[in-house]
Amino acid sequence: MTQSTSATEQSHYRICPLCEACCGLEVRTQGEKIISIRGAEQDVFSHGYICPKGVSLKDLHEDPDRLRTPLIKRDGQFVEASWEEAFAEIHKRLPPLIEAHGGDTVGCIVGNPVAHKIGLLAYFPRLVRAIGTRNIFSASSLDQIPKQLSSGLMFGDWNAVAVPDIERTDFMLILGANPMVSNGSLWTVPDYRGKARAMRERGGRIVVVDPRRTETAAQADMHLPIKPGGDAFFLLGLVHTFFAENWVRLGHLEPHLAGLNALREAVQPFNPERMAPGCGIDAATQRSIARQLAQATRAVVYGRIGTCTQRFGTINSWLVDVLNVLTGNLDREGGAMFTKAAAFAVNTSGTPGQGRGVITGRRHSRVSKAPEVFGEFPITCLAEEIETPGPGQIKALICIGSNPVLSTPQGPRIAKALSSLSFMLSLDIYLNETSRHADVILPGLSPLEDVHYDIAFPQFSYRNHARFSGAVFAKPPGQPEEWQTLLRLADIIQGKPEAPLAGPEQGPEALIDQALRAGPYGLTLDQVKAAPGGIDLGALQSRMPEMLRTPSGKIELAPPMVLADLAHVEAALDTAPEGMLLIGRRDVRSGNSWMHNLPVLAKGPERCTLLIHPQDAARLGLAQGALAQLSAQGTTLSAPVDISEDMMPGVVSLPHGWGHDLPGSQMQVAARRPGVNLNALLSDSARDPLSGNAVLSGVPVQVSAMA
Ligand SMILES: Nc1nc2c(c(=O)[nH]1)N[C@H]1C(S)=C(S)[C@@H](COP(=O)(O)OP(=O)(O)OC[C@H]3O[C@@H](n4cnc5c(=O)[nH]c(N)nc54)[C@H](O)[C@@H]3O)O[C@H]1N2
Ligand SMILES: Nc1nc2c(c(=O)[nH]1)N[C@H]1C(S)=C(S)[C@@H](COP(=O)(O)OP(=O)(O)OC[C@H]3O[C@@H](n4cnc5c(=O)[nH]c(N)nc54)[C@H](O)[C@@H]3O)O[C@H]1N2
Ligand code: SF4
Ligand SMILES: [Mo]
Repeated sequence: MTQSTSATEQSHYRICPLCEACCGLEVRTQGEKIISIRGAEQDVFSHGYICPKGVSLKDLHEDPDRLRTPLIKRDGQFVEASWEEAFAEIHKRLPPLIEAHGGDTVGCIVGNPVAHKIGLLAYFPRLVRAIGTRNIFSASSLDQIPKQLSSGLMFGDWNAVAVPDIERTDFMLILGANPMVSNGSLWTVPDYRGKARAMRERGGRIVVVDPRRTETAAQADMHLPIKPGGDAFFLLGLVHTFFAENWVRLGHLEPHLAGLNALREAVQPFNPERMAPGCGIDAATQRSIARQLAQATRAVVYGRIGTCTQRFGTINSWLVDVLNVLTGNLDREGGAMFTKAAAFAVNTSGTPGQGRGVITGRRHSRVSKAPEVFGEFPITCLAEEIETPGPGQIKALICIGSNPVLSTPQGPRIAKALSSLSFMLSLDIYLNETSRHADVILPGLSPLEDVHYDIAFPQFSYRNHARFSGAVFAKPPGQPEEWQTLLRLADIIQGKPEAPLAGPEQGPEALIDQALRAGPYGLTLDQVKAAPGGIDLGALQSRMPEMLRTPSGKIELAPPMVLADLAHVEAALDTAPEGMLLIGRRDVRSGNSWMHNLPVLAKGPERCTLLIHPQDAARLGLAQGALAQLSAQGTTLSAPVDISEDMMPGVVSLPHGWGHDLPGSQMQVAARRPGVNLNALLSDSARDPLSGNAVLSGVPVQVSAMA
């Protein structure tokens, strides 16, 4: 797909790996130089859409701080090393620890970029098997695992997440998501803005439930401010109303449901009047939203990270789909539909309509006894597993594309724990707040040197598609691809330190080709490669009951573990948190913790600011631009105040991923405006006990003017 347009200029097609929208990009190069990056008009899925981060791939490729050779720590200082030296160091230090203490002594943590890289996502399990560890952690438990659990319990597959069919819907209720900025999550939908505008132009309505009047709320028909952490109350008020008013319309779902009566019983206590104080949305408004959902020809409810990073994350995620079922809009055009991915989906393999379903708690974490969910323990258990002596203690860590020092509650505690490890290996492209603790860092390629095929996101896409992109530039000589690094590490651990790097027959392209052939469209990789801009596989279609993988072959509306947790929702009605509540936010020119070193994104106004409502600012004596002090969990930070009518009174917002002033990291641009680490203020013991997801939202915090 590389075409010459002049003697030296070339145009390359490349899928952006930086967020879930998975836009197709056109990268123009001249020799080794990048001339421009634009949205690829010919992309069958994103049609030329791009955001500022897509453009920043040039800065990322050229970033002098991006690691290009392995680093080994010698006498406390990192020194550049060859790949063979780095592998030899790992061979010297890691296998003896496993021999002495067993596989569980190695913790593995995988971060957000892993979900975007087939070379990491598909090969990391082989390393885990080689080690034989059960101590797996990931960014999932800071993010979407409640939705994966509720989807797994209801539909039988962790990745069977229903997504809004935005191009055909009439009414969309959005909770705790800001796709205008985030570009969508558990919903792969490039150009949300354009699609939302088109929807409203055809007469559709959008209602956004969020403590802040976000960019998404501002563009919608209605914004409903909600008390942080209050979604379970609001959603229960709606579900209650559907039964009380006899508005339930099951339509084509009727023969495929289990647990409807149990559900009706279970929501009985949660009438809108009782729910109003907990969510801050009055009973009449709850009923009005329920009525709009019931009356819309085609409607969809979509909840995202704001609904997951709460004590009741799993309940919220479940209630969103309960509403989609009760309105008859699940698995229906214009409702919440299931993608049919061309490859790698559980719900297109095995027996159609039935499966093993999902279970949790096959084992429990050693210290807090948190249940395993989707093969992982909560990442908020990481520090205690390193700190607490005894059999099974984590003494070595392999950290793959993750920055828990900034991304995880009590990051400073994690930093301290990391510095106590016997051995730490980072696979990362930067020497940053987390990888500075490693003994060896093995760099990955620049995205422009790597092939790309998404495993995860075509399972959550607004349309069915198959797209592949090749490398734009050749990789540096001698540097392995990340999948080769992972397989080499597995060899080292399995006592084959001299084994050569794996060849292409074991590589991603062979894997993709196999998966496409086995997939529901019977494609080949050559066919996908040959199609400019990918292959469009059409609008989403009804998949009931073929996509179900529950043991019953039904949609489970009343999973017992979820119903059991409802008692805690009732108990929480009387325990309103005190003081100001802290929430996060995202910025278009930022991506979690690691994109603040890219000049094109780092320019412009200060981004790590505290948003606060004018009334609260006045009461606390906080002036625009002045420093506010924030205290929680025994930590105090300060951030510049940004007074905003968009905030709900009593709620303040600080973005995550900042705090780039830690010694020993090497991100020169980011260090100039470091910001502060929101996660230093959050507790690492506050979790949704069902999914293990961290509570990141609605956390009480003391706010005052700087003395
Ligand atoms: N308070 C609060 N905390 C949050 C959130 C929040 O909303 N509020 N959001 C959470 C969410 S949704 C997520 S997903 C997590 C993210 O949490 P993490 O995944 O831990 O953090 P990232 O900031 O995405 O860091 C990614 C790391 O991967 C490295 N990296 C980038 N590209 C590559 C590559 O190609 N190969 C390799 N090997 N490494 C690479 C980067 O240098 C960086 O070190 O943060 C969570 N933390
Ligand atoms: N530009 C940019 N894009 C990104 C990222 C980024 O860092 N920057 N990160 C990527 C990642 S890893 C992810 S997971 C996705 C996330 O994608 P989204 O889920 O769209 O994430 P946010 O923009 O954080 O939106 C969450 C919203 O929830 C609101 N909220 C907070 N607490 C509550 C609550 O209790 N109830 C309700 N109803 N709402 C609440 C917040 O105010 C916020 O507007 O974004 C991805 N895209
Ligand atoms: S929206 Fe996401 S995928 Fe699209 S260009 Fe921006 S960062 Fe890349
Ligand atoms: Mo995320």
